[in-house]
Amino acid sequence: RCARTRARTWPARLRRDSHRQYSGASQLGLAGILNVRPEVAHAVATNQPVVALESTIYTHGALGPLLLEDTVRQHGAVPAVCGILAGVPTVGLTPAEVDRMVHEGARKASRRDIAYVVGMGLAGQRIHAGTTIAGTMILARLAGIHVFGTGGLGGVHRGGHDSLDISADLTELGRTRVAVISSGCKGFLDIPRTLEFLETQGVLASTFADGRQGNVDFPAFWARDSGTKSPFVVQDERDAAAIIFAQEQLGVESGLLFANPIPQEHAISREDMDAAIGTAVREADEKGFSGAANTPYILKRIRELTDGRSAPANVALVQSNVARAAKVAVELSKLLD
Ligand code: PSU
Ligand code: MN
Repeated sequence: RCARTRARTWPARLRRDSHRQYSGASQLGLAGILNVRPEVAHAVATNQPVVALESTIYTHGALGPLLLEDTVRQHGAVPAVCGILAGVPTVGLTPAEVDRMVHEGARKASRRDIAYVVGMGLAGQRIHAGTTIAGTMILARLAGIHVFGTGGLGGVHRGGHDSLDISADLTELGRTRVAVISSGCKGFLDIPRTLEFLETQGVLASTFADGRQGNVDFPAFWARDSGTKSPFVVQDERDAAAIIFAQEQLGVESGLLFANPIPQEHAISREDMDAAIGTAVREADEKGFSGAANTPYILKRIRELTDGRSAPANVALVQSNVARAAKVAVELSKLLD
């Protein structure tokens, strides 16, 4: 009786397999629990370029509606928006589905949250969750996707050596082989400590130089420079693809970070950002926005404190990263063929 009650509340796709549920928990299998959309699955199986995209930037982001999928397609790759839709981890969400998540409300899912949201879905409480960079990396890896384009990586928060608020994005890069293309990490973080932590985690942190010689800074999201030198430098998408290919062939199971500085014409100077960041970080502290609520709160406050100037910069940098990710995926697919 219990089995029947539950089966009715499961998504149709899972219901099909539900009769097997009570003969052994593992029998549902990955294919029964992870929904990889056919276009994505086919592209992965035939080594065509695919770019994973996160859903937290939509559900908890300062971005508003923005079709990153179009940007990926324009550059010759298949987009795969990752997230948890009504309890089902999905790779290749449609814009309408993302819209639904935004309007019906969604949690923010990093590594720790995934089993909870999916498990509760199996138990009948089907909620949505936008996946963070960490969460998206896990779904992308399970689906066989190598490249992921996004905005800014999480990191060691200011004072994080005391509070231990260190984004799970960093440990995920340490353990999950997906290449992340971002504008470095968000400028309100402690960038030197973030780079130290990535080194400890065994993560290659490199920055696209695009012909620049000499010292290249690791970028700070809205600003091209952070005052901290990038540990590694790559010139272009072909370099990045070769490194990803090497990591695959070696079978080393850590992620790779390729930082793409915000396009010059959209960059905000470090001096201008510093004041807004200082205020936003202090307020988050005073008002108790800690843990997972910290990053969304700070991003929202910075947008307000810069009179909205940070928002178009944010859009420009994400679009540039996603275009770059598509080009990397195209180069990688030539090597994989
Ligand atoms: N962009 C936004 N809002 C966010 C994030 C990005 O506009 O919340 C997310 C990213 O998904 C990133 C996450 O992975 O913030 C890091 O959050 P935390 O510091 O809690 O790990
Ligand atoms: Mn955190």
